[in-house]
Amino acid sequence: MANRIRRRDFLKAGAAGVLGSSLLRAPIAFAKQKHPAFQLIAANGKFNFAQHKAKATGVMFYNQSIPGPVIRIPQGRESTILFNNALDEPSSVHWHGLRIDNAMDGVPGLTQQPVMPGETFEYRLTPPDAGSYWYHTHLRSWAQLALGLAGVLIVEEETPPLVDQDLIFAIDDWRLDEKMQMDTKSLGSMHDWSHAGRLGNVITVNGKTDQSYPVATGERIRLRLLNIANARTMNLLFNEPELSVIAVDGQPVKPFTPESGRVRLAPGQRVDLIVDMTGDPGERTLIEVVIGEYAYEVAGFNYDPIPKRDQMLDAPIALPQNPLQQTRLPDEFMQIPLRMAGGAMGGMRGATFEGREMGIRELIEHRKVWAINGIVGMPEKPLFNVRRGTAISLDVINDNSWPHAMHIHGHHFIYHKTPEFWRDTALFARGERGTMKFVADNPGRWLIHCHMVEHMAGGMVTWFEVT
Ligand SMILES: [Cu+2]
Repeated sequence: MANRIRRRDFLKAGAAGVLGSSLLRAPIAFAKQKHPAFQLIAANGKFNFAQHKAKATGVMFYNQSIPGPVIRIPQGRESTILFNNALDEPSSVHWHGLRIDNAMDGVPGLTQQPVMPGETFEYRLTPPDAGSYWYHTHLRSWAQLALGLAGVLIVEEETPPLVDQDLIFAIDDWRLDEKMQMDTKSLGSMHDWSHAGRLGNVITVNGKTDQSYPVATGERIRLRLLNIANARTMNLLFNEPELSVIAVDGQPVKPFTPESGRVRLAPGQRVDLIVDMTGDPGERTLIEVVIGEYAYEVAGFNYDPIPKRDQMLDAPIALPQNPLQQTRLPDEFMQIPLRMAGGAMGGMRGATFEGREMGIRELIEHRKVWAINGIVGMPEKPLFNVRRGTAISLDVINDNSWPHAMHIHGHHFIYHKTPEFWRDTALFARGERGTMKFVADNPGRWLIHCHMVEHMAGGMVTWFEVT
């Protein structure tokens, strides 16, 4: 084998007139070169959400695709992603869930300058943990994310479980008018901002309203579910009996079967499933989103007439542990209260905005309707500033009429209702009190915010510093 490669290199080099012992060093020199492994270009354009109809919708997208291209990078090694802003407004890219270098976190005003139109920014990512993550704009995300700037990022395990297909379902919703055009008039609507956020009227899986996925009886599929919507919590219903959850928010969990085939994903959350396809050959099973009393078909599995195998695979499905799973939470924590207030029917009378106490009317004039600990929007001082390695308990009081999907940058945490696994985004029901516990072990300035991005824009955002 080595001989064959050398022989080929020799021929190529010979043709270029380069000979000698440098041939053997060539691959090393190549590895040292700074070639961007990926290039992401954000731009305006047109995209077809329906597979079989030709009514293109005006969108913002990465590399002319919705969702953006799937980026697969190795665990523990550096990958370079060159971001190119071809929009006519500033943007940035945040790598949701990755415990990476703070300077690469993609938050304008906190970790980097906005990437201006025509500019580029080189993101260098060395993710310690394998798993399913995503990337998205972190500037005016109430508009840019609503228009399409999001994609899937997979950090590959060195030894993934044995499967026949590794499928991705990036689930999103869109607010479209009757001409299938983006309802841009309602972008920034204060009603959305003060209620549940921007909820769409069209749900897509991987950018399509009507996609079917070919499967075969007996196949084992790894299914990576990602909720990349602005604000809608997706209640997915699978009509397949053999489901096991193997990862949550990218992090491996002890495999378990979700109750009644349902998986709930708040905005930003991910779940990896192993699905053993037990349907009959030629059958079609539906994947549905449950909203209230109704179930809406969002995709389907189309079984091939010929089975893949007679018996289900009997290989282990558990994922290898990530370095995160080595983290031990101590018994004692620095307790930080985090009270979320505001929104419609929340009774907030006033709060501090840009260092000044304001009544609710004045706050609304500034388009600010949510507060954390009585402060609206990014405070000048961090919520807390700690030495690296400090154990933190965020004691959350969701003191308003709405659920919120709280996301912490650069860290994963233990959410009080599911102490058996780590997450980066947790859904707090209205009125819920609970904790997010973690070790602040990644130096830098990190955001904590609601991932219903209209709530973030309306003030539900703060930050902390690890030194
Ligand atoms: Cu929220």
